[in-house]
Amino acid sequence: MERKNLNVERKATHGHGAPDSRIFDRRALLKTGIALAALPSVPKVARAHSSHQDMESSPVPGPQADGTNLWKVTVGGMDMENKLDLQAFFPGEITINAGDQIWFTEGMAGFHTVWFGYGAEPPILQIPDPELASPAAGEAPAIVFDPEVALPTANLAVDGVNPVNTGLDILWDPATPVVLTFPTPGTYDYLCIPHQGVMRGTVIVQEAGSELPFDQAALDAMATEQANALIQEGVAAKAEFAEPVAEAQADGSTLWTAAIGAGPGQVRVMAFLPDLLEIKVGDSVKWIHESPGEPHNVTFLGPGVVPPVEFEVGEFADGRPKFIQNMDTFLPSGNTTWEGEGYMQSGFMGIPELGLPMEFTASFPVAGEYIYYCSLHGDPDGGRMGATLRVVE
Ligand SMILES: [Cu+2]
Repeated sequence: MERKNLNVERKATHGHGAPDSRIFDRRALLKTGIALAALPSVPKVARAHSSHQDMESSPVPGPQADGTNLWKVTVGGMDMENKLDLQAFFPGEITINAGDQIWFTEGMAGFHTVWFGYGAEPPILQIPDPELASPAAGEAPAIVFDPEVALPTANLAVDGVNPVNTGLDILWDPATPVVLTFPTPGTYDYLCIPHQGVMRGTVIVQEAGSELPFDQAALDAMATEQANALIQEGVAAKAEFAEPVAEAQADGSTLWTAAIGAGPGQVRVMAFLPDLLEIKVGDSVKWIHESPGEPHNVTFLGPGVVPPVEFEVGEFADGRPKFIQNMDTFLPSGNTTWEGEGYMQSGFMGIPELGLPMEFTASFPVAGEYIYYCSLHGDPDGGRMGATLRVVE
């Protein structure tokens, strides 16, 4: 399929961000991958077909007719009010008996997977398109979601031998609950592939018929406590960056420091802090990524510029969906002076292992009120992960 290109003319490079900044380390990409989170457009695409039978088909946790138990673990969560993304399994540890099942249910689709790999190196979400030839030296490859990560395995029995992956929650059909079976006693660690640095859990499977330490109600209470502790942590992380830092420059202007996200652990503040920043004409802003492991970018769109899609959906030769990253949001535009027009893009930031930058600085010589956003987690109108920069005379 054809890649659409951003409908903007690239401005000349202003010092920082030479054309070379488009080069990135392909080996690092292959090795580590990029943990994308909550891409806004996917649910609309993927859920277009799903029916609304989720209520009818929701399993009921507890003892089943055949003597086994069905358990429930919630995958991630969100606190919309505080713009917090909870990257954990609730509860993080669960003890069940051989033959039992666990229903993994999404708190709110947060771009998560449930992956049991029995100690193997976890795969990565984004890889160079395996169907394309290697790019020329110094050129960025086309990046796609690894279908092995995005889509579920046929096997849904966690037996210690055959890996199990549920695929991305945004692709789950609400009419088909994600239920995994555990036929074999053992201790099974699992993780979410996109958030593998922090989002991990454990299932302890006892011999069939063993006494169980907790029932579902007790586990639910523990899960609530766990989520509340994370929310508190997130609110505190947010407060830390409530005020911008101003630094007088030799030329009489001010360099402001603002935060991109906050929280390096299981709770992520999905916001620019502060929400509204007022500066003077000629000042600069340095955005520092404060949530390493969670990719974000800083995106400014001028009037009439069509917001870039985050990715295109195509197809692999075997018919599986191919999610193709839009390089216009992944790579920096090279422009670091914003005059209210065109497109200014920091490119993906926040994954130090990949060599992605942790800060982005731009200057603002023209008065105006500008909305900016993260193309991964925000909306061009400033919704969700968006903020306002006011430049006054
Ligand atoms: Cu973001």
